Formats: sequence, structure tokens, C-alpha cells
Amino acid sequence: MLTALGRLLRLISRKNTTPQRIDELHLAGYFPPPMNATMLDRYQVTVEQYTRFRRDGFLVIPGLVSPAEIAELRQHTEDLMQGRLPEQRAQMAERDLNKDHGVSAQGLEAPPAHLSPIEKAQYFLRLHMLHRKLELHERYMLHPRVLDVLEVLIGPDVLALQTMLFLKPPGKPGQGWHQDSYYIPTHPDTLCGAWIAIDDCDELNGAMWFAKDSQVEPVYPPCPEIGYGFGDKLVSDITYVKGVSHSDDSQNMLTRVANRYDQVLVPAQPGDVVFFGGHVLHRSKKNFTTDRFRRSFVSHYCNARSFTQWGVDPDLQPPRTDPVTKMANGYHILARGDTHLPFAQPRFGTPCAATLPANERRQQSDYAARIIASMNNGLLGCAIADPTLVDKDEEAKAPAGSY
Ligand SMILES: O=C(O)CCC(=O)C(=O)O
Repeated sequence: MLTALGRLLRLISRKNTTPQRIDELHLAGYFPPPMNATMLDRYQVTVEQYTRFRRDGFLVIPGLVSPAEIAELRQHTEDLMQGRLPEQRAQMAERDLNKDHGVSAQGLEAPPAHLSPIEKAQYFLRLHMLHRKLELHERYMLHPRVLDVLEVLIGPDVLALQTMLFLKPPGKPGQGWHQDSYYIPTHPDTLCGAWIAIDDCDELNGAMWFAKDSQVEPVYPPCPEIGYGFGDKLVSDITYVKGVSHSDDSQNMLTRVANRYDQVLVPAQPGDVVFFGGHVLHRSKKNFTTDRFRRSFVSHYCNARSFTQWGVDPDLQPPRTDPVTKMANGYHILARGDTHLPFAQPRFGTPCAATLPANERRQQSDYAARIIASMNNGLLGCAIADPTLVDKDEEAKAPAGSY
């Protein structure tokens, strides 16, 4: 390896980094493709942020989404809560707001029309998968700066799987300790959430908590009597759990695991984005305030080379599930990079990798693929080194057969 690495270092040494040389290196697969104007606008993840994500299991990027965009997202959310969106053609059934914790809805129904604005705003706790019904949710799921970060953390190929809009009105409950890969399995497991704060979030209105460093844990699978859930069943002494996401800690068996770690509150300002991996234990508590919402827009993604059976859309005909493997990748949008697996186009046409012509998409992710593809020659991809640049002294110093 030292020899190969030495060659690469020589290739990119100062005297070799002329624009033409950089172009050659790009073509040889060492560097990402040259950036165009849009790419220069990219959010740049640092080594420190990358290591923090891997070490802590989560990463907060302050102000990743602009104030103007948050204003748009907030206004749209308020219209949705009041049933004012043109897409909200049906109405939800009546229910007693004092007797439940708020509805988690898949659909786009409006709250009953006769309710007061305050009652309407209390009607929903959270709404799922509306990127399949609302252009704006698709657009925020595919927000370029959010994708810039994901491309580094779990990419370069990124598949957009899921969205949730948390409204969490005053007095409504949070979600107890859980691991997201329990709900959304991907193989290999590359799941990552991106949680965009719409309101100020703090301890009182139910900000998120993380069991810091707990991303090293396996995903704890459900006891057989629990209908749904996934986990690392091959770990020989794994505990099967009950009460995942239960907000009463005594009912939630993951509390014991979470209690082995420091538990940190992650307050957020509108526009801050919290990225978190599929294994890290996290929770949010009740909204203890009487007058503040705690709204956030959350999307989940995986590497687009991972296989998933999750997220079939029964409304989409003909079905896109692979009849043999039950793979459901064909329902999810290719956000960045490329993939050899199926993927969906964004229904509302939001620009992303899926909307690029195949050759352009391949070119953008080619540098990652080439490094892998060119390893077959025994030289770990460094075979294109210019023989005239061999430094005899350095070569001689490397012990025979060393890496
Ligand atoms: O926002 C919350 O209260 C919880 C979010 C969460 O746990 C998740 O998105 O996985």
C-alpha cells in the first residue's frame, strides 16, 4: 500500500497539480468531477463534523436551511394544520381532543371544518409520507444543502425514503427511546435522519434527546408478540425488546440501554438540521408548554446501494416491488449520485439525481465507482501513475512486501 500511496502522493504533489494534471487525476478516478457553479454553492462538511457524526451518532448543523425557506415551510405547515391547502379535499372524522394524544395521519385530510383555529391546530400530532402528495414536502426532502451533508455522511449515492411532519402542539406527548433502523430496515444498514427545526425547540416544548455515542449499539429486535420491528437478530446474546418508542420509560425496554450513555438535550433554532444515524438511541419528551408548538420536518435516507423492503406505496400502480426479493427501492427517490438498484422519479419534478440523464448521473458518481472498479489490478487503483515520476529513493525505502 505504501508504494501505491506513495505513487498517489507523488501524483498530487505540488509540481503535479496543474489544471491539466487535476483533470487527468479526475479522469483516473482520484478526484470528484470538476465543480460547476451550483456545486460551488455546496455545503462543505468538515472532517470535524464527519467525525462528530460517527462518534456521537448525531450532528447538528446550525442554519443549514435559510430563514426564507423556514418561513415558507412554517406558513405551509400552518395552512395544513388549518385545512387550508387545496390538496386537503377530504375531512377527518370527528374525535374528542381531550381523550387522546393527537392523531398520526398518513393522509392529507383537513380537520373538521367547524372547529376553532386553536382546535384545528391541536388536531394532528404528526403526518407521514406527505412528500408523495405535496410538492413542498418533496422539495424539502430533496433540499440541496441537506443532500450535500448526506452525500458525505452516508453517500455518495443517496436514496430519499421517508418524510414526517411533527406538529407537537402544546401538551402533546413526545416519542420515547427508539432506534430508527428498528422501523426502517436497510441492508446494509445506512439509514440516516435529517430533522429540520421549524420552531425554536428546547427542553420545555419537547426538543430531541440523544443517548450520545449509542450508535455503536446493535438494533434491538422486537419480542415475537410485537407485530412490527426489525433488529440485529444474529447478535448471539441480543435482547428482544418491548415498548420501543413508549414515552413511559418503565414500559420501554430500550430505557436500560439508553441509561448506559450520557443523555444530551439537543435544542434547535429554526433552520438548524439534526442528522442522526439509524442505530443511535433518541427520544423527545412531552411539549410541556401551553402556548408553543414544536414543529419539525424530518426525512429519512439511506445509501442508494442499500436494499430495502420498506416503504411500498399501495396507491401506486402497477406495483414496483420486486416479486422475488420484495425489494421496494423502486418507490424511493434517487436524491444524489447513482445506483444499480431501481429508484423512483420525484412526482413533482424536484431536481435531484433521479431527474438527471443517466450519463450525467453516472459521470457525477463515477469517481467513487472508478476507485473500486480499478482495484482489480493488484495496485489498489494506482496503476495509472506516470512511470516517469517514480522517485527511486522513496521506492528503495519501502520494505519489500509492505503495504
Ligand atoms: O421529533 C421528534 O419528536 C422525534 C423524532 C424522531 O424520533 C425521529 O424522527 O426518528
